[in-house]
Amino acid sequence: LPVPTPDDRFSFGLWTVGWQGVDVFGGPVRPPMDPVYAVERLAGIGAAALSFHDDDLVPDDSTRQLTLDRFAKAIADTGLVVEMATTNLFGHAVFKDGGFTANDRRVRRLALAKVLRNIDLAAELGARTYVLWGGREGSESGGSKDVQSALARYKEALDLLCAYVRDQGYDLRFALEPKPNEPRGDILLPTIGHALAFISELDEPDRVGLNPEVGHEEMAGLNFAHGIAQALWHGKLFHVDLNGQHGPRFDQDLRFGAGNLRGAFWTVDVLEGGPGGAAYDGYRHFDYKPARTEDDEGVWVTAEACMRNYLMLRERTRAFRADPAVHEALQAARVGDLGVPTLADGETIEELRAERHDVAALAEQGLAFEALDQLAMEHLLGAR
Ligand code: 3MF
Ligand code: MG
Ligand code: MG
Ligand code: MG
Repeated sequence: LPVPTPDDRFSFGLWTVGWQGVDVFGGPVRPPMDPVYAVERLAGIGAAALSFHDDDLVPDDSTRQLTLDRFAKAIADTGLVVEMATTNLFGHAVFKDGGFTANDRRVRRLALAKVLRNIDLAAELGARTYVLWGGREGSESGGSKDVQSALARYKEALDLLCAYVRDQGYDLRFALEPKPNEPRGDILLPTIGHALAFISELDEPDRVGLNPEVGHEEMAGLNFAHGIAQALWHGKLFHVDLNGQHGPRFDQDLRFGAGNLRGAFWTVDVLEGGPGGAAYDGYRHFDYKPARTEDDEGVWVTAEACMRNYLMLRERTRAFRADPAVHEALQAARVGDLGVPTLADGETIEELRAERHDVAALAEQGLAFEALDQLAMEHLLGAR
């Protein structure tokens, strides 16, 4: 079995291994996890980095400095990197109608101040990505949210945060995390596509990209590999949340590789640059929840499994891409031809329109896509 090392650049949210198992129907099943313990265990299983919400690390002002000192020492001792930080704008009751887009202006101002404070900490700890997941930005009912005003306030918040990062000279980019629903009935910026369109309306769009999550797109029935491929094409895949999901249902946050395994295969293929084109060069970041059935040891089994599943899939996708039979199948399926511009250099629209095609023959031909897909299946199942 492959053994993860820091060179693989795996990263975990503190809130993932630290999840106490509180869900809509039940309370905690595990005790709170000390961030220093999390750092030590993550380093011990071969992770390279971690991420955190302000409230995961420093929920309490009276112990803030002590916690930060202990955390900084653990980071220095283990060599783990803080690669991403984010804000909890969803847990506290004050954010029940969102942060940046709450109808109450005082709540919006409180939310911005909370984010700004944690951006300072993120920069201090060396994070290069700042994620914004607007989990409570949304509504349950039609009349309670003016969506166009909400988007204007969302933009105002992003523009202000970008200006702040620029003025401070922080080496920090923002990554929006789309999600269709849960905890709100409907969340704003529900998919990769909505978020990409929103970014183009910002004052400094270059500072803002995406942090797509496998499960969030799949909850909407969407194809995650296609979604991140489009984000890469726009130059916007700044970060990623890897996990597992069984189709459209509640946000399962399974360990990576569980749930839609075929989807995971193509996700790894895209992240590793298999199809060609722009590749992802960020951390392989896991945002999952160790099942409620597990004790502390079970938590670490799931964390190792996320990384091992990624590495096994990386092996399988590389074998797929290196296989001469696959090269032939790709050719038969004309996959590479799609890289050729439809109009040749210097060709005119008139020439294109004058061309005569044997439409019947074109319509009749088989495209040999299934043979290619079966090869992928056989590589995924380890039969080749
Ligand atoms: C919820 C999520 C969030 C975000 C996190 C980082 C708690 O479904 O995915 O995890 O990823 O807030 O911004
Ligand atoms: Mg999720
Ligand atoms: Mg999630
Ligand atoms: Mg997430």
